[in-house]
Amino acid sequence: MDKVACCCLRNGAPSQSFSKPSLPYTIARSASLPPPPCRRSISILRCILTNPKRATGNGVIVDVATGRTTNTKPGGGSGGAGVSSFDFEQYMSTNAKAVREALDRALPDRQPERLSEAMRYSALSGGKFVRPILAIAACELVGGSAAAATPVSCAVEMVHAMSLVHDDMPCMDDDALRRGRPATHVAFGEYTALLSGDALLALAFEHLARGCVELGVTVVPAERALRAVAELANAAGAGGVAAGQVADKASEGVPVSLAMLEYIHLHKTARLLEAAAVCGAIVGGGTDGEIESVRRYARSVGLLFQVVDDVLDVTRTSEQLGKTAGKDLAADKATYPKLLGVGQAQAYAAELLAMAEAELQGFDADRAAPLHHLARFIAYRQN
Ligand code: GRG
Repeated sequence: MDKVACCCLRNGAPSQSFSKPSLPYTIARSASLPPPPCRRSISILRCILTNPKRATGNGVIVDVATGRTTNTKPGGGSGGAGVSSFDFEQYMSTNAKAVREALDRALPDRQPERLSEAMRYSALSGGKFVRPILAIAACELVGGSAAAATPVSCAVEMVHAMSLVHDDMPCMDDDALRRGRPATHVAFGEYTALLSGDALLALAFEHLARGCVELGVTVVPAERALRAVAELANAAGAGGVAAGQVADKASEGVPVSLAMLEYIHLHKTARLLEAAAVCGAIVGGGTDGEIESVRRYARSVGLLFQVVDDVLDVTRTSEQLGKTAGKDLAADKATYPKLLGVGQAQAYAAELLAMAEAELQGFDADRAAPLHHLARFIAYRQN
C-alpha cells in the first residue's frame, strides 16, 4: 500500500461530527485571535474525541469506525430516500492516485537531468496531497468535474513542494529530514535544491495555464483560468506564503503576540490551502458567493492545519512525523501550544473545524461531504 493510501486508512476514519462553535468568531473580521477557548470549548473537544457517532448539526451523521456519512435531512442526499453515504478513504486514495499520475506526467524527466530529478524527488515523495484534493473537492462542490480541477491541483502541489524544499534549506529552517527521507538539499546539494524549487514554482503557473487551455474553453473558460492563475500567484507571493515565511523567520527568538502568530499562519500555511480550494471553485464555475464561502471554509481549514501542525510538533516523534519533531521549540518559534498551551490549542482547533464546516451548510450535502471529511481529516491527522 502506498503512503497516501496507508495514511488515509490510518487517519481518515476519525471523522466525528462537531458542535457549533461555542464562541462567535470570524477570522476575516479580526486581526487577533478570540479569547482563549473557555471551559465549554474544551468539553466540546472531549466530546468530539470520545463520541464515535454524532450528528453534525447539518443533518449529517458520521460514523468514526467506517468514515461513512448518513444524511438525515428530509429529502437530503441524492438517493431521494434521505440517506447518502460517502467513502472518504476511497475518495482520498482514488484522487491521490490520479493527482500523482498527473504530476508524474507534468514534471520534466529529461534534460537537465539533475534538475528534473530533484523536482520529481520533491513533488512525488509521498505527500498527503491535501491541497490538490481540496481543489478537486471544491471544484466538485460547485458542480465542476474532477478533470477541470486537474491543472489547478497539480499546480498547487508544485507550489507546496517548492515551499517545502526552500523551507528545509540551511538559510530557512535547516532541516535534513522531510517525509521520512533526506530533504532535497541533503539529497541533491543546496544550489540544485534552490533551483529545483524555483523551477517548480515557474512550472506551476505554466502548467496551470497550459493545462486549462488543453482542456478547452468548454471545460475551463479562459477567464476562469486567468482568475485561478492570479489567485495562486497572490497566495504564493507577497500576499501569502512568502510574506508569512518572512514574518515567521523574523519572529524567531522574539516575543510574538497571538495577532502576529495568526498573521504568520494565515499567510505561511492557510493561504495556499485557501487558494487550492478557491481555484478549484473558480475553475468549477462557482458563483462569486459560492467562491467566497469556499474561501472562508478553506481559510479556517488552513489555520486549523497549522494549529494541528504546531500541536503535532510537540506531541509526536520524528519517526511518527517523517520530519524533525520539536523543531519549533528548538528554533524558539511562536506556536499555538507555546502561546496557549496544548489543551487550549486543541480546543481552538475544534472551533476552527466547526467554523469551517458551518460554511458548507448552504451547499448540497452529497457534494459537500468530501470537504466535511477533509476538514476532519486535517483536524485529526497524525503526521
Ligand atoms: C511559495 C514563493 C514561495 C516561497 C516559499 C519557504 C517558504 C517560502 C515558505 C514555507 C512555507 C511552509 C513550508 C509552511 C508550512 C506548511 C506546512 C504545515 C506543511 C506541511 O504540509 P503537509 O502536512 O505536507 O500537507 P505533505 O508532506 O503531506 O505534503
